[in-house]
Amino acid sequence: MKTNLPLDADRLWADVMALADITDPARPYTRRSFTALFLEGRAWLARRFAEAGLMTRIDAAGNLIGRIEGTDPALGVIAIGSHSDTVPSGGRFDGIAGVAAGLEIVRALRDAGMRLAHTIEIVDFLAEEPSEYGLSCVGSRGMTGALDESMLALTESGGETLRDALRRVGGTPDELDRAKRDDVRAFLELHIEQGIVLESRSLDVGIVTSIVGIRRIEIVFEGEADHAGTTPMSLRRDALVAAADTVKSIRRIAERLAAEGPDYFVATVGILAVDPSASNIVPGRCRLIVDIRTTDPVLTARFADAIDRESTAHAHAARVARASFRTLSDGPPVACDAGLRDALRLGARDLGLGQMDLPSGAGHDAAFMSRICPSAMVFVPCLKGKSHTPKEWADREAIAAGAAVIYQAVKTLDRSLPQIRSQGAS
Ligand code: HGY
Ligand code: MN
Ligand code: MN
Repeated sequence: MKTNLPLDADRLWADVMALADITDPARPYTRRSFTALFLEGRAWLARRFAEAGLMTRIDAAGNLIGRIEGTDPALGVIAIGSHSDTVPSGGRFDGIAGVAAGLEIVRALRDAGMRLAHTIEIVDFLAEEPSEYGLSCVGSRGMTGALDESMLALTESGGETLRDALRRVGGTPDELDRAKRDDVRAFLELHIEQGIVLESRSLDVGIVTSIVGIRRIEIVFEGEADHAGTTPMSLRRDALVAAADTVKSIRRIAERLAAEGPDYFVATVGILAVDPSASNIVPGRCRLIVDIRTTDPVLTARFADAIDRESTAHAHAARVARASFRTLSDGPPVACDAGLRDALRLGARDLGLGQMDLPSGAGHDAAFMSRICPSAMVFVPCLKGKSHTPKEWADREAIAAGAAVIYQAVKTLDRSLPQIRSQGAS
């Protein structure tokens, strides 16, 4: 592992650990988007941005953005970022490492007395993880024009709409057109791999080739809540039976599609809510969400058709209604930009780091950013590939090495990006 990196590994690490400490103490590490803890983490980040000399704002889509003007602002923006929200009982590095890396890169440029021609923006995207409203990547959808009215109308269990939640965190949902950017010339994101490839090959960084497409489907079954002791088996309309059979179908069909190859395919039911959820009540209602990921959208369509048919059949067999089968979100697979990947590859080589190309089975804000500008990612190894768990771990030197690769690439891109001058720098 390299040591003489062009940035301060300890300062970067201290930021990651300080942000990680802002967590639900009863359930480390949890800082769910839109919560008071999330806003506490945001306030801490905004202070660190300001201390680093960044002009800081919340855009209309609720993203926290720190900006340092370039010497030639008309050239537009090179953006670096990720997310500071976590999954429930998640890790300290997923997302956070990428935002902290961006901040350290700005400080390292400053410490080296370097002012780039392009403006640099560090972005903490709002709600990259699937939020309580059922939507992920809220901020990066907003920055890329992919956050629509139907999404803003989604509600969480207490009935608050995403629109109102966006307002609560400083966004202006009625002016989302102001969040959509046309002045970003490149986007780079550092992220832990959330897989075991880099660690197993003792490599320092991964240059991401593509990001999987993700579709999330909600299925609701409605039977009839009944007394668990007095209702004969033949008269029950048990919603959980239909849901459980559907989960088994999902697993079987996903395994079949994954085995077909060569494309990547996985599907998961991570949410299954039983209502009223009491040991002595036959479940009247059951809601599940399927998370589907693939590098080939045709497989997603085949899979969705198959579980549409099978969930209908399971509902019929359990004498319950399949009350809804709706797509909550659907993003296509994305190829990372070849030019940015070259700059990252060059940066890793110049730093003497071991590297490889590899695809991402995880979703990222970079997938949305690729809709408005060339985007690419650097992965750093994480312990045993674990993520979305408190066991998530990445070494201080690994995060610093990944940040240094982006630091090198940003300096290269500042000179090599096509000189697209925006009319009247924003
Ligand atoms: O779910 C994902 O792939 C990402 O960690 N949000
Ligand atoms: Mn995640
Ligand atoms: Mn993430």
